[in-house]
Amino acid sequence: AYFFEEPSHTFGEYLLVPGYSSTECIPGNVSLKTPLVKFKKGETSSINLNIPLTSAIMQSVSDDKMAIALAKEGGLSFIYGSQSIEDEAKMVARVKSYKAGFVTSDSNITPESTLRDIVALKERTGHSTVAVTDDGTANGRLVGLVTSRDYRLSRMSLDCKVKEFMTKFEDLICASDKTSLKEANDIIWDHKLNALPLVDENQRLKYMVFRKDYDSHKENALELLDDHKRYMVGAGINTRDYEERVPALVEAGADVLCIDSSEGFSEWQKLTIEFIRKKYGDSVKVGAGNVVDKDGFLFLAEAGADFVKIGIGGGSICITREQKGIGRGQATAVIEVAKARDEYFEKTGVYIPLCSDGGIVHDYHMTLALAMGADFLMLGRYFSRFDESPTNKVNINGSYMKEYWGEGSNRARNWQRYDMGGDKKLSFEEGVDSYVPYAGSLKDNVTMSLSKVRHTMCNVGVLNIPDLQKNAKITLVSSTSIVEGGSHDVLLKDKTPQS
Ligand code: MZP
Repeated sequence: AYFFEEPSHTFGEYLLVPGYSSTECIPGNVSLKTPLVKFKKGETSSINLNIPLTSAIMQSVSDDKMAIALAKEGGLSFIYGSQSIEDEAKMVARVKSYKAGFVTSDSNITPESTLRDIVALKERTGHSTVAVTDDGTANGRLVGLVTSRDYRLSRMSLDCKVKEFMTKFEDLICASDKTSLKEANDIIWDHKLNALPLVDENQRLKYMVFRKDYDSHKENALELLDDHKRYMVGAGINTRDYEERVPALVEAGADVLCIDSSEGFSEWQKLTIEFIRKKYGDSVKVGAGNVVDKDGFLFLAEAGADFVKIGIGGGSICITREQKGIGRGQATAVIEVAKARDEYFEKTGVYIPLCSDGGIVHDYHMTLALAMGADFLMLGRYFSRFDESPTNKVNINGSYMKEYWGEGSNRARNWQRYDMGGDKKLSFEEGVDSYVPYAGSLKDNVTMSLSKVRHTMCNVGVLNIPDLQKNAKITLVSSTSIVEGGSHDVLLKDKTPQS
């Protein structure tokens, strides 16, 4: 047998050591833009993410609702593949047809309408924002915009008339479509708006500029104003039914595919990629995995994967290590595979993005995974806690929880993910069915987590992910100093019995 010289470690055993931070190093200047698929030296990736987060290919995590919410923040979901081809394709199509911030001419909402009318319209059309015009037609004058967030926050009765509701939110400001993005942004900031409606010369709504759009597009303002905002979405495939599943997902509009497997160093993955290349050339992008060492990475790189996913046994719901005794500490796996990827880039001039999949527990683990060489992350537990995940919210002993189950659990029975050939069934469980504490909206949580990532990057003294990968100084910590890292030797007030 071959023995690795070092034990394998996970993220909780490392810390970042701060580097020099210039006055330029402020969180607002940090870009989290990152490549999703491979590209040649001197070129850029044909698909980039604005934030380095993707949601896991799991029934309890990534449906169309999750995909829309995450895409709004600049990330990407991979719709789960453990469902019929038709159902998966439908989810993909629903994400692609969702129109962000747009209103249609059939809105028919006037100041006399009720919030109930707005909710019904929103549900019928899937639009996130409804325009109110003085006569209810697209030719009328725009008098307001109501977003679902507004009326949810207002706590007003659904019978309330739009005109009454709008007096509460009377700071509506319109700009024309001649307004530059820079000017729009100034107005957004000056008036503390979350969004600014852009109207044409007839005061008809053309587009909404959201503050986050501006932030994520500020490197390329033009990209935002012709961009009609079709959200990106990925989809999981397996190594069994790809001849039927891939064409259906491509037809439905999937931007990228990913072979979903617990262990990807296999000829099955090579055959799947070969099929895609033969049928579509390089036009269909496909990631492969999961692997945890150099050999696995090189195999998938040579097989033609557009990105490679890392991680075996580190997922929060995963019992693969206990059941089969395979896997590797996630940090060590990322470090070794990233080294192999960098050598491969040196040798071939092809940069293959890496995804660190599973095992993110604290927000700082995100920064560590990126610093260790991952280009983006895949998270299951993290996203399963939010309103947008597909699972039930339940009250357990007075606390709200969401359900979260593994693809290898008896509940999901995703046998294709664990398939080694042979019978079409899950031979034994490799995942559990669980609860996770409910955590609220995706937007609020992602904003907070990434704020921490941005702050840490400033401590390191870098403003983008490639520089983080190049310049970060990382130290392994002893178990004693892990104790030092939390509060210690004090009595926490909320845990101290009061007399
Ligand atoms: P986590 O973010 O919950 O720690 O891990 C999510 C990852 O665990 C998924 O992206 C997938 O790679 C892996 N997973 C999903 N189901 C199972 C299982 O049932 C599993 N064992 O390990």
